Amino acid sequence: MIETRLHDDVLEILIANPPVNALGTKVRQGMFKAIEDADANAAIKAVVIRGSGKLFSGGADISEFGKAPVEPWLPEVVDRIEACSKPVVAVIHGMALGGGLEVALACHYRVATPKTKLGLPEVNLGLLPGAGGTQRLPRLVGVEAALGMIVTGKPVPATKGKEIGLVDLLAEEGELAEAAISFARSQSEVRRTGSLRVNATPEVFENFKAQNARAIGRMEAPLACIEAVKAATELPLDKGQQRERELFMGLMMGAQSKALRHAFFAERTAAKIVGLPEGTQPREISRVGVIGAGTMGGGISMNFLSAGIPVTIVEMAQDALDRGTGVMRKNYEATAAKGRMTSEQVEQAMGLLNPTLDFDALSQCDLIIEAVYENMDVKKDIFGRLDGVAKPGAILASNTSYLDINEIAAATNRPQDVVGMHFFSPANVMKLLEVVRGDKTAADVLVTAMGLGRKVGKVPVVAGVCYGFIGNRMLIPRQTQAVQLLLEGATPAQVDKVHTDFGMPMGPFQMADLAGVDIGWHRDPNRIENIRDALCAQSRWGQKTGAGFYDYDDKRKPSPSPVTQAIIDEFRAKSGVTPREISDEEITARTIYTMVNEGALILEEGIAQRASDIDVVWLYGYGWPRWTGGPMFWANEVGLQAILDGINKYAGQLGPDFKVSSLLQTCAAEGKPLDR
Ligand code: T1G
Repeated sequence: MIETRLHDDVLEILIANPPVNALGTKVRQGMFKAIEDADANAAIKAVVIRGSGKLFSGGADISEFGKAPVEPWLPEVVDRIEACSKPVVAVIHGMALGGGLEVALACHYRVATPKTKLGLPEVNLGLLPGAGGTQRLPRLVGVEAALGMIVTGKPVPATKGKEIGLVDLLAEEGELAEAAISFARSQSEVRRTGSLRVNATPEVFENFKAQNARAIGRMEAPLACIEAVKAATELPLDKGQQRERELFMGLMMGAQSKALRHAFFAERTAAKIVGLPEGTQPREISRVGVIGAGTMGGGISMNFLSAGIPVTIVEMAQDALDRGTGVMRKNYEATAAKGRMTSEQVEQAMGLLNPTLDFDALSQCDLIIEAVYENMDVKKDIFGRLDGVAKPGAILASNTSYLDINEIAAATNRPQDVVGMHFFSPANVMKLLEVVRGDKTAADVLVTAMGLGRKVGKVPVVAGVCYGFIGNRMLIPRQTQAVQLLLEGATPAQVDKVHTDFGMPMGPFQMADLAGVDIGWHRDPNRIENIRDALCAQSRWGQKTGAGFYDYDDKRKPSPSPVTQAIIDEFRAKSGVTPREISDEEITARTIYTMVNEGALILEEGIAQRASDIDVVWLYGYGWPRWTGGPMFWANEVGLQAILDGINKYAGQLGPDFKVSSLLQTCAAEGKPLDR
């Protein structure tokens, strides 16, 4: 865990706790002792602290949170480092995050490679730097830079660290250790950051809060971070650390941090596939084929191009192909215009794209993703053709968002090579990727799709085959009940407000207008059987036609629509319903509790591997408020019995086909968290 090595009169303390050098109990104990010994050993003139492996340290051991803390606590270790009578130098490569950077801040000097990332991402876990970071960083780099790093949680490169006074010396990876040792030996005095003073007017904090109000939203941790940094400008180090500790403990015990820590681990657990043969290796993917250059095909292609993977994109007509590649270039250029990529990188990405009308060009590809019209016959035809064109061992993936992968696979003679790769629109932005496992999908195909998903920056989750897999299947009861509530007396705005007040980026009807009210519509304007048909028949297809459930101005600002209200009234009259006052509580139970119930059914049927996978789907695919952990975590916190009671209270409105999950009932009765 902690190794020490003597370089003549300089002691090297090495953090060796793979994979991220988390500062767990044994690391803290070893580091504390090593500093004590160095202090007492006259032969040692200076100390350097380094991390083994790919980084300096990923911070405190998050898995220890919520458990009884074991001494020495990290603040004690950090303070002991700063109190050392001999110069202590942090030697940083890769990353120093959270408590890892706090250890470096307590060192008297910091040496790093230019590409090293230095950050305090605790706010992303609903916490704040709890080992002196909020007190030392502002003393070193000033309040503005410190607020920027601590409240956003975004790391800075060491080159910027050098500019703002966080890093004293930059050295390339190969020379880092030697440069640090001679740097340490050359220092004659210790430079204790904690003894510095830092001032700021109260307005600085008020202005920062106001400027970041939208990003902070309902999160508690960012506000506590600001309070802690403010304390650094008002109190001496020890008092400021006490204030920091109070604020930290308040957050640690709070619901938001518990949820955010759950989300952190849930995302990583989702990568683990249950029941695969040990050591299953992925297939080599050096060229990807995409069929369809529409919104999805283009977005999907961009993920691979941006990761440096060549893409052959196939369309049936030249104008569609040109339109698709034009949209891709426009998207890249928009990103470049925001300074998030260079024009060279745009050309590099587009240079890897091979647009063609020749379906046979797909024979060169190791993975082919079909992204065409959501129609089973069309997809089966394409997969039948692919069977004759794709090379042996190529993976054939469908981007279908609802349809049966087993049926698609049966259109080929190689069902073992068929998998679902369901991207979410816009595919080059949304991080969720549902990897749909067919009955015959081979283990290495699954491993390949999951690994490639991560490689192109997605958060992949395994789903079994059912209508809508995990995310979209949970949308079904939500949408059904939302429309039913309109018939009974609610308005689109009232239903949507319940969801946006809950923390969703938009409600069911705002989402329908964004995605397209006409998705899945039968396209016959004379066949009007429900509100959606009536809207579509009047070309009220959503934002793209300037009107859907809402009316939109030329800036796409929504307003309640008298036309929609008239359609709703007409259907109420037809079904003989007298509209009634509907409470937000009823809307919550019928549109959110029913989603949890669907999630429980998905678990029961083995469509999702674990409850936390369902949380990951909703956090990354639909913008579920991260500070509540995801639908299943949130339901456990609300209490499963309360969820059940809410569903049972409105059983009369949920319709005869509504099925209450027996898993939900069992877990509620046994007081167990919802899981398989
Ligand atoms: N504690 C415990 N486990 C951790 C961990 C941590 N800090 N960081 C990563 N892991 C596990 C992770 O769950 C996974 O486990 C494995 O390590 C590899 O992680 C007092 C209170 C460092 C950028 O928030 O951002 O310090 O799945 O897949 O992609 O002020 O891990 O293999 O079983 O993510 O190379 C603040 C969190 C903590 C950084 C590396 N620090 N970690 O990314 O690997 S709070 C953070 C990361 C704190 C102090 C406060 C990333 C990474 P498994 P990985 P990676």
